[in-house]
Amino acid sequence: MSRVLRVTLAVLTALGLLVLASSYFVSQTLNEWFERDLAGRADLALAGARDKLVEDWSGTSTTRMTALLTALTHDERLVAAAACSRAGSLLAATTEWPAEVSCNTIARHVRPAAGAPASEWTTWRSGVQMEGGPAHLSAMPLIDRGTPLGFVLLLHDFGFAERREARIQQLLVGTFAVLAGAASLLTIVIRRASWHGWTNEIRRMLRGDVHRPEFQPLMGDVRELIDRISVERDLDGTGGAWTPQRLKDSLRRYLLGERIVVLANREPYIHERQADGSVAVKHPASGLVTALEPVMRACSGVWVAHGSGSADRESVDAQDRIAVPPGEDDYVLRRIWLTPQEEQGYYYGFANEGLWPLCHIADTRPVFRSGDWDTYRDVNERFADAACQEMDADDAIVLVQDYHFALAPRLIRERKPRATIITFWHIPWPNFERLGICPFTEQILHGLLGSSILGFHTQFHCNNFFDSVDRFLEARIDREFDAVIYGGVRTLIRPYPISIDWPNRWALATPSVDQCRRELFAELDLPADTLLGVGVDRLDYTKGIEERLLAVERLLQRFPQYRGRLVFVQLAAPSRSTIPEYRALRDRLDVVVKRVNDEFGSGSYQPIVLRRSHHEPPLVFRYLKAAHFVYVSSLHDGMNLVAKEFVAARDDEQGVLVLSSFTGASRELAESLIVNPYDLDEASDALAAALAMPEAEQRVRMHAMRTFVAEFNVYRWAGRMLRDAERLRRRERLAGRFEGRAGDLPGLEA
Ligand code: ADQ
Repeated sequence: MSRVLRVTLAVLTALGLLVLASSYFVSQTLNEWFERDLAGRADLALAGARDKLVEDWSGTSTTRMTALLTALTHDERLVAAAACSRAGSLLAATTEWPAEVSCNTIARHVRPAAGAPASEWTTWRSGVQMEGGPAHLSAMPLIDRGTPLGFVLLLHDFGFAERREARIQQLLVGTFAVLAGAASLLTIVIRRASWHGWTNEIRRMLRGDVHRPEFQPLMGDVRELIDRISVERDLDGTGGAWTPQRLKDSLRRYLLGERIVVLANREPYIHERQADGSVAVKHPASGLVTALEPVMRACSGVWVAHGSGSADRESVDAQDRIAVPPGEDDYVLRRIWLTPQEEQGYYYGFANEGLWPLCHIADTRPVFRSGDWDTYRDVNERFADAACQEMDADDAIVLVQDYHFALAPRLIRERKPRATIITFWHIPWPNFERLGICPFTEQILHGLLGSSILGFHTQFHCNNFFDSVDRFLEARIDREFDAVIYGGVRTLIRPYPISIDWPNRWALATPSVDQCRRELFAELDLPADTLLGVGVDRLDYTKGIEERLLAVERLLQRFPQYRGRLVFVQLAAPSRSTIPEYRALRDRLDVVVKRVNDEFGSGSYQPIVLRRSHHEPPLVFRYLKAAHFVYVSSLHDGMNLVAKEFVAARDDEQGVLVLSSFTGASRELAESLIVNPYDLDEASDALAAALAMPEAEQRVRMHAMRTFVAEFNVYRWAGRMLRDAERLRRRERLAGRFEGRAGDLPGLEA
């Protein structure tokens, strides 16, 4: 039975009982009132005739007495009257007096005692049936100076009382029926309002003139989020926000150490030789670096990465190390040097022409070459060796990052069996059919399952991983604890949606919206009333940049009011440009930009501005802050941190995020306008909705997203992994002890 039905039935039953109880009390009260009324009327009637009746009582003529009694019945409710002797014989009666009511029977009930006051009527149902119901009989003793003479009987028509009572009962039931209906209706409305209240609100907001229901988040995602928030709040017992200090404390408390080793291809700081001969320190355009760098600042330790900058070698010491961030020296960067052949085979070849397109559904065919695979394996060995060198204890914590190092976890495990190896896969994990395209699938799974913990952004990717293991390996899958037991090693497979630091240091350092707009508009030569859309990405085919520009074109075709006012600026950091697919994308973008600007541009007005270069974070954040909307249109993305950076930048709680449903972020940022980037009509509708969105609505949405990202920041991401690592260690230690093993080997199956 539905909840609505149950609630309605309960309300109706309660009201039914109320009707019964009320009708009983109403009936009782009415009877009392009517009987009192009858007695009053009888008193009045008798008062005038009393003396004359006493006078005639012992006389022989009954005619006067009958006339007196008939005069009594002129009252509309008195039907008949009679006078009875003390012994119970009829002295006189009106013509209507019913024969069945005898003085004799009544005398037994009304025996006037000598000396008794003569003022009380006794009333009861007579058994005589009148037209409208039963007649009532009242008897009054007649006493003359203390001597009882007999009694007077009056027969009342009580039908009127019955009729009134019935009418009042009907009114009562009718009123309660109306109340019951209204109460049920109200219950249903309240229940529906509380179930769908805020989604209806969002739906209403989303509709407006141009909003479409498709933009709204999936309820399942929203519910999952709410569940996550409440579970997360209970975890760890300490509650409150995750900060760098809390992460540091957790590291100490959980893992009895502070130093961690990160293994990642991309380095957090790149030293680049400039044209004038000076060396500049650059922040790479990389989501991995964006997320992990604040964690390393908080935790300290060593970051092992490929030294890719033109001035990197001359910046390090004899052990290839350098303290970073420059001037703050929170942790150490250890650089690994790769030959151009190694870089080609491992990075461009196997990782980015093979694994990257394999894991992203973006219609790019993966290319696997055995030579690239060999190089990939060799480079993984070199990095694993370097990571092991950097460990300060046998059971140190190593964070292995991303698809560049699928083999490293196993290689580290072989060298350091007691290490806690936490691997995070920053991109999606494909389904097993697609994964099977890779000729080295089993080796990759074997490598990853050297980890203690293997993290993905979403549960969906974890599920895909379990399916892959099931399909390709002889391994045990422990669904209860979300683990894979393979070759004696237990690996937890868990979702850890990644995030950014909060408070975000770049956002804090960015000037006000007005200043950002003023400066950027001046630089781009835009009028002050320009509506600014922004996109920020590496120039990668998975980011849907082409689809984004096509959506802008569609917007200008369908909503002419924005021609001449809307300018969309795309910042596109060059990425992997030696790979043909990336070069082809660059060329395609040029064609789209030219076409749109030719068609809709005029004079100095260019609707699309494509900035194909790397921008340092302060400038990226100025664009994010100046934007009226940001469109993140990835065709497939593990998370997408630009979406979260936009939210962090907007401390004015203005600006609209239009977000592809194929990003991990769309599971979390439910208040964005969520679209299918392939559907250009839908996407252009969303862009129009963003441009027309009232400030109040922008504030509500942005506020909600900021609250979420503040809560689920990158410190929480790292803290959750460390906490799970600690639990795993404890479990393995216990298992080792009970098995009577010599050592407690973390990561090993009991
Ligand atoms: P990325 O593919 O690098 O990350 P993303 O998460 O969006 O994608 O991060 C990109 C980062 O680079 C952001 O910090 C952004 O500000 C910066 N950036 C982008 N364009 C830039 C430009 N033109 N100039 C300068 N900086 C720029 C991978 C996965 C993602 C996952 C992250 C983290 O592909 O799905 O979210 O790792 O796990």
